[in-house]
Amino acid sequence: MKKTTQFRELLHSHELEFLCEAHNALSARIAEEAGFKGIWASGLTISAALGVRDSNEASWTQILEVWEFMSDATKIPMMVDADTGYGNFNNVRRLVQKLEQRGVAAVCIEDKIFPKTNSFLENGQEDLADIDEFCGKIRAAKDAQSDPDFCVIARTEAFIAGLGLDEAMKRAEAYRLAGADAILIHSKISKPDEVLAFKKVWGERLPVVIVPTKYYTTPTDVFREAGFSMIIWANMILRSSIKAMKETAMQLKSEQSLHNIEDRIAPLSEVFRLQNAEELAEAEDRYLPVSEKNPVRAIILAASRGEEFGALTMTKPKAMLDIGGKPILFRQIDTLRDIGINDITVVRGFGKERITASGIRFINNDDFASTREVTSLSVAVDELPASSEKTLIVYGDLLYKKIIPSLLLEAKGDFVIAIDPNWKERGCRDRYTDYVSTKEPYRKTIFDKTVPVNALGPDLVQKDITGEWFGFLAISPNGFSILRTVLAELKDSKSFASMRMSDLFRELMSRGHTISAVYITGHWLDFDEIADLSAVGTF
Ligand code: SPV
Ligand code: MG
Repeated sequence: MKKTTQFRELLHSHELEFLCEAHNALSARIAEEAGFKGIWASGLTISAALGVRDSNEASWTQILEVWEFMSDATKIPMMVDADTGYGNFNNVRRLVQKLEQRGVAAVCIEDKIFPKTNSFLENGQEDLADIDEFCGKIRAAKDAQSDPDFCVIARTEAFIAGLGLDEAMKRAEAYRLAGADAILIHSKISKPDEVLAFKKVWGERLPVVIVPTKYYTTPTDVFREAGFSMIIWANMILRSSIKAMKETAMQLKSEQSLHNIEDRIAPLSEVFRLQNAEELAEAEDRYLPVSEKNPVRAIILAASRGEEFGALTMTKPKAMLDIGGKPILFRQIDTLRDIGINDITVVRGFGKERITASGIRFINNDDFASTREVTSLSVAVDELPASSEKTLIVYGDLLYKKIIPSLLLEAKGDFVIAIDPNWKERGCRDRYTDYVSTKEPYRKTIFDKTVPVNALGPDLVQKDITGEWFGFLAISPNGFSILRTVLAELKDSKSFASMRMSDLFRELMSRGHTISAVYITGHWLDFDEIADLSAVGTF
C-alpha cells in the first residue's frame, strides 16, 4: 500500500493510532522496527540533531534532505512537521511537491508566523497567522498535491498563544473549510483539559491529532475514549538518545577505557544491520564479477561413501545423510552462507548424481573409491584460481556452529586448523582420530590465540596430545599457493592416493611450513558411525 494511503487509513481508523518521533534515518528505522505504523518528523528534534534552534534556523531544503533520508530508510508513512510552511502559499505549494517526490505521506503546517518558535519556549511567539492567510496556504497545499491520499494537517496554536477555546474552534473550522484533512490541536498545560474541551465541541468534523508532551500523565485511554484519531510521541527518541550519549561520553572521559562500555552499548553488528549492510553484500554477489570481489571461499570434501553407515549410504554419500529433514551437507552450506561465505565448492565422488544444489560449484573426484581426502582436495585446488582471501577446507560429514569458521577466519597463519582440547570426552571408541600436539596446551586464557602445532596424526603418545583435529582448516592466499605447489609435487608419488589430510600436514611441516591451531571446545559434530546420528538431538 502507498505510504499516503497507509497514512490516510491511520487517520480514519477506528482505533487510536500513534506516531513516533524520529529525527534522522536511523531513528526512523528504529521507530519502524519498534512496530509503529507511522513517523513524526519533528521540527524540534531534527533541528536539535542539526545543532540549531527550532526557529527555522536550518533552511527548509536542509530539512528536506533529512526527510528524504528518513523516508528512504522506512516503509511506514511519515508526517513531516513543516512549521509554518517556510513562507507564504507559494512556498507551501513547492514544499508539497517536493514532499511528494520524496515519498512523504503527510505534512503538518501550523498557524504561527515565520520564523516560528517552539510552542514550549518561555516567551515564545504570541501572535498567530491571519486566519485567511493561513487558509490560503492550506488551499494551496491541497491544490498542489498530485496524490489524492496525501494529507495536509492544519495545526492551530490558539491554546499555546493563550487565545482560548473559541479562537481554537474558529480557526480549526476555517481550516477544515479550506480543505485540511485533520486538525492538530496543541496545548502546553500539564492537564488534558484544553484538548478534551476542544474535542468535545469539535465532535467528528475531522480527525484530531494531539501531542501530549506536557500532559503526559493522562492515561492514554482518556484520549481513546474521547475519540482522538492520533497521538504523536513528539520528542522521546531524541531525548532518550541524549541521555545515553551523555552517559557514555562521560564514562569514556573518566575511565579512558572501553572495558565497561562495550557490553552496554549497541554492538557494531547492530549498526551494520540498521544500515542494511546485508543487502549490499547480496547485491555484490549478484552484480560484481567474481574475480573482483575475491571472497572468502570454502571447499567441502564430500567424496567418500561412508561404508560404516551400511544401508544408509547404499546409494548416497554420507554427506547427504538426512539430519532432521536436511542433509548434513546442506546444513553446512546454510551455516557458511549465514556468515557470508557464498563461494562454495563441493568435491563429489560416491553417488555424485545425488548431490545437487543451486549456487554451488561442484568438482568431481572420480577416483573416490581408491583415493582419500588429499586427492579430493587436490582436484579442487587444481581448478580454483588464486584468491586474495582465505579458503576454508572442511569435511563433508561435519556439523558445526558459525563460531568455528568465524574464529578460523580471524586467525592469523598460512595453515590454521581447528582443534578440540576435549578429545578424551569423545570416548575410547576405536575410530580413526587425528590427534594433535601443540606447543601450548589448552588453557582458558589462550582462547582466541593460535598456537603452533608440533605433531599431528593418529599415533601420537597420549601424554603429548593436546587436542583433536576434526576436519576444519583455513588457509591464507599464500597458504593456497604453497598447497598448490606441494600437491603438484606429491601427485606423482606412489603414496599420494592413500594420503590423508594429516599426512599432508606432516609433509607441509617437514618442508618448514607452520601449521597453527585454534582451540575450539565443542560446537561441532562429525558422523563416523551410526551412533553419531543419535547425538544430533543434543547438538
Ligand atoms: C515538534 O516536535 O517539533 C513539534 C511539537 O512541533 S512541539 O515541540 O510540541 O511543538
Ligand atoms: Mg515543531
